[in-house]
Parts: sequence; structure tokens; C-alpha cells
Amino acid sequence: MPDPIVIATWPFGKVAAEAALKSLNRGEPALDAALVGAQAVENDYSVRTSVGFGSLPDRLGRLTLDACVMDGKTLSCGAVAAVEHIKHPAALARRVMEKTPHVFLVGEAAKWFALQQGFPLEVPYTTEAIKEWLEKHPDFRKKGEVKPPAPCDNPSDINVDEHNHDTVTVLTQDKKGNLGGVCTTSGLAYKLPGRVGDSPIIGAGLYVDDLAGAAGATGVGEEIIRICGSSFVVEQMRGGKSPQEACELACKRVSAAAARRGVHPAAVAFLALDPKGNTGAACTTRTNFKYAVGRGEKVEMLQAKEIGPDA
Ligand code: SD4
Repeated sequence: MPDPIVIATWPFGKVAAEAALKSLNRGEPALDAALVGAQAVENDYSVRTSVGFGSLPDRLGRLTLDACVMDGKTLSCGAVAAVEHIKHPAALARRVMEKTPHVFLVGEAAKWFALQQGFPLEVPYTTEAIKEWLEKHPDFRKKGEVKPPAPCDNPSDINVDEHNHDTVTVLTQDKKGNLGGVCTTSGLAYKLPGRVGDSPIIGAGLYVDDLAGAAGATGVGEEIIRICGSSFVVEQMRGGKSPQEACELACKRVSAAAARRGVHPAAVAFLALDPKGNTGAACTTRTNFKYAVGRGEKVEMLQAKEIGPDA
């Protein structure tokens, strides 16, 4: 069996990878370790633009969180979306997986389920996040506008880079060789109320299958959903591609989908882990995607290869 391994999105993926790696090295199962990693970022209020409490809210100033989990051994999975006042949506997604016959709960009903499960309701806002919302988006308050502002008219124009990213996806392989994955996010900053991206959607933001590999996505969720991104990457690995090749193919597919609509490709990134412990990552241009890889006692940050529309 390969050494336990973890990979996680963006520079804050380092926090996730360090926590998950300790858990894996203690012999804990892949999904438990991925959840430990994701929660370390949910708990970190210094991750201000994204993930968990303290993140940037939606257009109305409300913070809603999305998350999902998947166990590669059994294909068990759970998800929640548009949940308010619950600090650990990834843990809630796991309860959906373990305590209900369902996969996906949303909004008020997911909150109701959280209360049933003993999760406390908490205040998700920080002074900094609200101040930034007030300063940057006076129009939302004045006019109660529902039309996206200019940069959001086209998902391809939404700027997601290392300074404005929202999602931690953690993929793990444990000592037994089993795979696990967790994805947790506050979604795109200043999204329309009710908007849900790829992150909590099994097959879009995350897919994990011990028989083929694990994959996760980050970036503009609309473009990832359009190509069933994480499922696409895993199916490429099932067909014999390496994790790196699979991620690059997914970026090409995003570009091809954009070309069919006559727009330039949005900022998206994919990362992948195969059952042998090989990793890969790729992003579209202008994404500047960094990710953390942890193995043994060490976590290192890597820069993903950019795949342009003409690749
Ligand atoms: C979403 N994919 O809600 C998330 C956002 C993200 O880096 O990952 N940003 O669309």
C-alpha cells in the first residue's frame, strides 16, 4: 500500500493538509482525515474571503455555506447547500450521509436537520466581512438589486484567483488505500441569494471512487457543473489516464464548453488522486491555482499547470 497522502486546494489547503496528514498518519480512515482537514479551514477565521464563518456573504449580506463528503470505498455521500448559521457544513453533510436515506439537504430544512443532530446555531458574521460588503456593494443595499453587477453577467467574467477563492477541497488516501473527499465553501462572494455552485454537488465539486480515483474542483462553479467536472476527471482515470492528464482534459473541456457559447474560459481548477497515490492538478489560464500535497511528515505547496484554450 502507498503511504497515506492528502491533497487540498489553494494556499489555505496547507492548513487542511497538515491536519489531515496527522490524522492519516495516526491510521484514521480517509474520510475522517479529509473532514479533519476541511474543518481546520472552516475554523480558521483568517481565511476571510472564503470557507466557513467570517467569509464574504451573498448580495443581501447573508452568509450561506455549501459542502459535501464522499467515501470512496462504499460510494456513500452526503451534501448540504445554502445553510445558514451552521459552522461546520462538511460535518453536517456527513450526518446527511450517515443518518438519512438521502444525499442532499438544502436551506432551512438542512438547518432544521442540523438542529435535530445537535449542531448549535451560531453567528457567522465578522465585522470585517460586513464592512467590506457595505463598502464594496452599496448598490445592493440601496436598490435591492437582483441583477448581477457587470462582472457577473457572464460566469466567465467572474474573477477567481488566489486572492478571491472560496473552496477547500481535501482528497485523502489512508493506510488501507481507501480514498475520501470533502469539499466545503461559502460559494462565490456576493452571489445571488439562492445561488449554489458546484461545491456541494456530487460529481461536480467532488467525486471519489476507490476503483478509479478521487477528484475535486474549485473556481467558477457554473462552469464546473456544466461539464460534471469531478466526475469527468474520475472517469478519465478509470479509463487509464493519469491524474495529471485527467485534470488537463477537464480544463480543455471547460474551454471547449466556453467556446461553444462564444466566451473565454472561466477560472477553474481541478485536482486528482488515483488509487496508487499519484496526484495531479491543472487550471485554466488566469487562475493561478496553488495546492497542497502532504505525504509522510511533509506538506508542500505546488503550482498547478495552466491549460489555455488552445492547448
Ligand atoms: C462555487 N466553486 O461556489 C465555488 C467557488 C470556488 O474558488 O471554488 N471558488 O462556485
